[in-house]
Amino acid sequence: MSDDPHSNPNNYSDHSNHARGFAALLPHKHDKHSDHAPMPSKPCCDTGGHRVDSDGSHKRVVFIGNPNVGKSSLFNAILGTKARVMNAPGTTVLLEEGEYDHDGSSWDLIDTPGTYSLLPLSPDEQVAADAVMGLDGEREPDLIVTVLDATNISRALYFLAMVLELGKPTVVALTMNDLAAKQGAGLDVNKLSQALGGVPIVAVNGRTGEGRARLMAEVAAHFDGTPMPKGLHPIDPHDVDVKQWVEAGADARFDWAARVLAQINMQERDRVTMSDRIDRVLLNPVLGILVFLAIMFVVFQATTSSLDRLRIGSTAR
Ligand SMILES: Nc1nc2c(ncn2[C@@H]2O[C@H](COP(=O)(O)OP(=O)(O)O)[C@@H](O)[C@H]2O)c(=O)[nH]1
Ligand SMILES: [Mg+2]
Repeated sequence: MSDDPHSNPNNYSDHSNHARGFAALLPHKHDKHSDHAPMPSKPCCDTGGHRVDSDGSHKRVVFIGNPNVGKSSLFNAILGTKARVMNAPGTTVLLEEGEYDHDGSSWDLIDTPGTYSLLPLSPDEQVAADAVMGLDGEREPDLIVTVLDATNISRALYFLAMVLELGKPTVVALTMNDLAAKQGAGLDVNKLSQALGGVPIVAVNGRTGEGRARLMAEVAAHFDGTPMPKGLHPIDPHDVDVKQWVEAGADARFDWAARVLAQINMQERDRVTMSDRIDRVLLNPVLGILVFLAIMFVVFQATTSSLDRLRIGSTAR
């Protein structure tokens, strides 16, 4: 019953639901010094206008992450009314873009559709992968903001590994810390950053925008590069077969993510969705059959009782 298309190994080898148990991170121009400024109003929509920075002189910062990790909320909290919705070049896929001013320079921020992998399964994922890898005519990012969900940390780390392998300056925005804390699984951001060999991580709240000023300060400080954690090996997406790279490195990424989790004393404890719970029942060899028999019984009862009512109705006439 899982709705994750990457869970089908026939479709894809980015094992978001890997057999080893991995079930499955700016202030607005006017409030860039405050993490607690009021949330800006909704972005305007512009599906036919020009793209930001047409002469390519601005630093390009691409936001990427799994679906529903809070990328767009965070992006809008940072850009406010300066965010605009555009079509990705040559596609009907919508991207959010906007110019962000930081200490006298302008950067272009790009929000991408959610993706579980850099090996895309859908046009949306293709747009996200192209934007972060600088493929298919997309300008290469100068820095990648990888948005990770603190309640899905093992899946998040697997995805981060792929992004880090691109060898681009990368800053992590860690969302959903409020939820993780409620679940008793709050993460120590400094400890996690250490376990990642010094990759900068900022705890943010996509919903309230808290942490956005710190995030953008880290972005400003890292255009010259961020560390490559031990155990990961950089590639150039222009020189490799992306499918082969993503698939061949899957096991090594899971091993790396497991080692990082062990270093921060975390179990592979990811958010269990309603779909996961239903899967557990329906795929259980005993419970699954009982549920099947119960459904068959209810269908049988419903059919026979309506037939009875029809028969009684027709004999009464
Ligand atoms: N509790 C909590 N909710 C968040 C946080 N960040 C985003 N959300 C919520 O998560 C949902 C998905 O966010 P969205 O920005 O659409 O995710 P996207 O798919 O990654 O762009 C929305 O309901 C947000 O309000 C956070 O840090 N904590
Ligand atoms: Mg989004």
